[in-house]
Amino acid sequence: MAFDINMIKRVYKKYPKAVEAARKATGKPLTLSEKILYTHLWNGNTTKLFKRGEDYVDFAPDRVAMQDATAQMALLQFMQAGKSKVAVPSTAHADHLIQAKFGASKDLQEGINQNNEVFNFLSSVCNKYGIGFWKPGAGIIHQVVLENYAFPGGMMIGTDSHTVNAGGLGMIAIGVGGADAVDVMAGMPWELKFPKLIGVILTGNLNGWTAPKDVILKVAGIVSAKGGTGSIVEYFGEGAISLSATGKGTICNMGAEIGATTSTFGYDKSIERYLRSTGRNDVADAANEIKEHLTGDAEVYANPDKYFDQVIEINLDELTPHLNGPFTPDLATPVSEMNEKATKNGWPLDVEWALIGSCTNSSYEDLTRAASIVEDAVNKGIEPKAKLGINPGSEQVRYTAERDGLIDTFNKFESTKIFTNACGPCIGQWDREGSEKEEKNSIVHSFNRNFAKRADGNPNTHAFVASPEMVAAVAISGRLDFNPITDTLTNENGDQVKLADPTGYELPPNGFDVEDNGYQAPAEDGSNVEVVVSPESNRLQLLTPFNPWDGENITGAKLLIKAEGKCTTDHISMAGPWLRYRGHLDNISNNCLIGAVNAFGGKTNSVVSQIDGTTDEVPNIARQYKDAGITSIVVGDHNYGEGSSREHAAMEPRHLGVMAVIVKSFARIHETNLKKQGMLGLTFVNESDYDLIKEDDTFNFTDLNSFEDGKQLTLEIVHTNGLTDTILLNHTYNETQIDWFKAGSALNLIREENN
Ligand code: MIC
Ligand code: SF4
Repeated sequence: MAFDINMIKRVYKKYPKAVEAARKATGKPLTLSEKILYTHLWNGNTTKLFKRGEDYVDFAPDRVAMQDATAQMALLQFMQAGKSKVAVPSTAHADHLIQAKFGASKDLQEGINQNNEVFNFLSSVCNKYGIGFWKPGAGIIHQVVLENYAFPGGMMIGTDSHTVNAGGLGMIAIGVGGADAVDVMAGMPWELKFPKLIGVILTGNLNGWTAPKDVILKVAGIVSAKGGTGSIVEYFGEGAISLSATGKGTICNMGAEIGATTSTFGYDKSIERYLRSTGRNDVADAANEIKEHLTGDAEVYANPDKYFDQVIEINLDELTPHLNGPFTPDLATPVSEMNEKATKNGWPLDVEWALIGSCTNSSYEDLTRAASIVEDAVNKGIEPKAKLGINPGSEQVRYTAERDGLIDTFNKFESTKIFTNACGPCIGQWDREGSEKEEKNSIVHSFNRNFAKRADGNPNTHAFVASPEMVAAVAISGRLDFNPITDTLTNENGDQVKLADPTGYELPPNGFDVEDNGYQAPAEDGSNVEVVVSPESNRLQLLTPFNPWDGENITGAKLLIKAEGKCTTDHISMAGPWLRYRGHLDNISNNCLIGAVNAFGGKTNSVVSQIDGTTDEVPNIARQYKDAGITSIVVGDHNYGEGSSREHAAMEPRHLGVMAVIVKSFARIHETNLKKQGMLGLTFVNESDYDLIKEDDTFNFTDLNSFEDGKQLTLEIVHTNGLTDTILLNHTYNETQIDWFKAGSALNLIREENN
């Protein structure tokens, strides 16, 4: 039986009426995305049409998921909300903190030893508040969610940007900061600007070396890293139906890399097969009863231009394998053009490591297709040139893969390392030998993100994203520009041989199996469970509420840093070794903005104090301003805060005394995180005003006391030569969000309401 089947049945019961009401209110046939959104309105069935991209709407998500690196902060906040139990089914997953080094069993034990305090904290908070806990080694949050919790037509939020993976089962699943999760777990509505809709028609069928990954690598190339911002991407067409459910998950997962709010697919036979194969006949049967509501209306898919804000068409017959990178996931290069592009750009052609895994591509199907390439190479007597590392997505996948001989196949290459069922190298939890030398090199992986330093901390590692089968082929050839469709390799007899096309199983022919899936159910009554946080701990720290706004204009503020170019959440609050401080706000604040490039001088983590002229690291200067009672601001470029959902990227500057972040444009989750933490997230009305900002300017807000929905704010920039520029700033705060600012944070408001 599926988890929470009664909740799923309750949701399905609402569908027919809610969809009918939405059709009436909108006066048109509906996309799947609209059906799910309108069925999950906080205020019940709709009588009005929401304006896409404009109206803030309150939703009632069905469930919440959190992973260990974000759950700590989310749950520390939840503990302040004054509730005894979560209001909707929720889970936490221990997957981000385990380092990959020697291989699964040793690494897992080491991970548990190193993070014991945090895992115990999570386990006891979950136990207390009714949250399911997936222990270290159980798997990566999004694969575990896909296998156990995702259901067609459902809505969930998760404190991780790749929560969107569950779109593969036809959900609207959205990545959020911890404070948003707290709202939903505390039984309050969750607010989102009604998204725009991008329709992607998939025609034809995947064949040969082309995989679901290539669909999203191609989409990322077309749409760019910020092109999906504020939109839901809905895939449909015969090509969509032909993809496996986990393949659909891969595509939805990487929708985060184009900034999309989420992505989704209509309920179909492959989703049904996946539900049944993962032990959820009850969900499949319930979905079948209302299946016409779990996909877009036929008129919509027949005339997509009429119903979507943007339509993209991809013919799977013509799609070819891609490698995206380096340093950004939207730099798409067809494998056949890699040689030319890499040579022109000086990307190292020799590849040292090829990694398969991450929440994006760690399903049973992914492993079988990659294993088929390894098997073929072994049979043809080809020795791999690069090392192969594999992180299975869940214990269920790993156990089944081992039973079916796939792990043995990978191990036929002497250098293969099977790492823990966890994020591992995808989030910098990788003790890669020699990375400290910072040599220029290339790696290939099936992950979703490839920002600088992300995998191994080396800024000169050029990481490229590809499908698991392509990663296996690159591992064997050791070349970035290897095109398995046309190129040959020399085998042990000196013969030229070609690799056969990958083959695989959508689902395990003998079914999934697992001995211990790593799940810990919460106590029925958690009131006696004690959660202890030691005041001496350097991993965990209880939160102190941020100060409310004093009602005065912010004046005399100094510039902490003007960030130039790409400034992702990895730049603002780096992961890797810093993940250990995710539950300790003061300690993790020591990584605040250390990856951002200072527009003055072009260096990272080097800014000048306007108090005494010294040059120092960003967090030190921020603390200097804070100690002196001076407010600081941060200025940034486009798509500021792209990437992760980690609210640390907002809480750290807030903790260090930054009150405003002024940029050319924001990534969605980060903008919300800033608002939730009581900060000002503002954008330049004239982008070129970015150029007016000098290192030693002083900043005065002049009309904060009339901060209102829809009204621009004014900023006075006083230069040291005595001249002043006055500029206008846009914001997207509604009245409630302005109240968060006034209260000092959204959580302060919840707390006030509960007292
Ligand atoms: C990531 O892929 O960047 C992460 C680590 O999973 C983050 C969450 C985090 O920072 O903990 C994400 O994608 O939201
Ligand atoms: Fe983990 Fe990587 Fe997926 Fe983030 S993208 S959840 S770090 S596997």
